[in-house]
Amino acid sequence: MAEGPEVEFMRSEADGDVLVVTLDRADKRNALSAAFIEEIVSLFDWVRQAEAVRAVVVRAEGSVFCAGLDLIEHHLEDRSATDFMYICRRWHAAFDAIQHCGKPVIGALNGAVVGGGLELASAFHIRVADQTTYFALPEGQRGIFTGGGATVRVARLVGEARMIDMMLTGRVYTREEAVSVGLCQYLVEGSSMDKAMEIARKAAQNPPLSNFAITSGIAHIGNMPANDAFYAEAFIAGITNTQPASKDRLAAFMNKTAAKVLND
Ligand code: 1HE
Repeated sequence: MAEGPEVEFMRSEADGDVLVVTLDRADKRNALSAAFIEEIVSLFDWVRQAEAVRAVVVRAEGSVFCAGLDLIEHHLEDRSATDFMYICRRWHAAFDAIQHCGKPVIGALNGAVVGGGLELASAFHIRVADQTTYFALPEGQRGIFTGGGATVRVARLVGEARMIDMMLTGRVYTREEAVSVGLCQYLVEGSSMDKAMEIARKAAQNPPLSNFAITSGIAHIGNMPANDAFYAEAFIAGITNTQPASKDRLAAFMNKTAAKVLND
């Protein structure tokens, strides 16, 4: 697999066709500084173009997945409103680069996934939690507001009323409750990394065009009025469902060599 861009706050290693990206600022609980956000933009722009990468797992070094906005940098920089608006637009670019890199991105979560850390995690396509994982939006208590896309992505995951509750009260979600409200799709007893790798390896076997359509198309279609959504769905299916890779798989089904969909 070709080398990715030089970055300081993340490491990436290929495991077959799965790229494992590790958030690597554990001493600051993986808090997201402005420089960290720029690195996410360039790493995921590279992931989009790296043909050998068929899926991505994002994990974190240390006891905390991500403590969100680097509050100390933010405090010391004494930013103007327009400065911080620009920072937010870069966060949007970074998390868009993740969500729309065309490859399935699976989060192997642990510890705190809070504030901007949850905004980051909500850009992944699948989130796996372990027994230490918890989710919160402490923005209200910090006297600030979400700026990295939570009003769209977290609100879509949990609904507007739950998000408002999380922001007003600092409510923490863990374990089964987190799964049931949609903050994560899997909760494991052991390592979230093992489960995330299992999911990534499985998704990596789908044709790249199908994965591109699934990981990007559904989110875009969700923004459209129904009539336009149906048209866009037909357009995506027109291209995806006639690709050579789908012809081979359909032929295998007809020839009875493809796996059946069984509940086992
Ligand atoms: C940080 C940050 C940070 C830790 N910015 N430096 N996010 C929050 O409100 C969460 C703030 N952090 C915490 O509540 C706790 O740090 C944790 C629960 C995540 C972890 O606790 P712990 O005991 O493991 O670590 P710690 O001792 O609190 O912190 C270790 C170091 O990380 C320490 O630095 P040190 O130099 O004193 O060792 C902390 O200062 C540093 N650290 N979290 C900067 N967030 C686009 S808008 C998004 C808005 C938001 O994200 S709001 C949510 C912000």
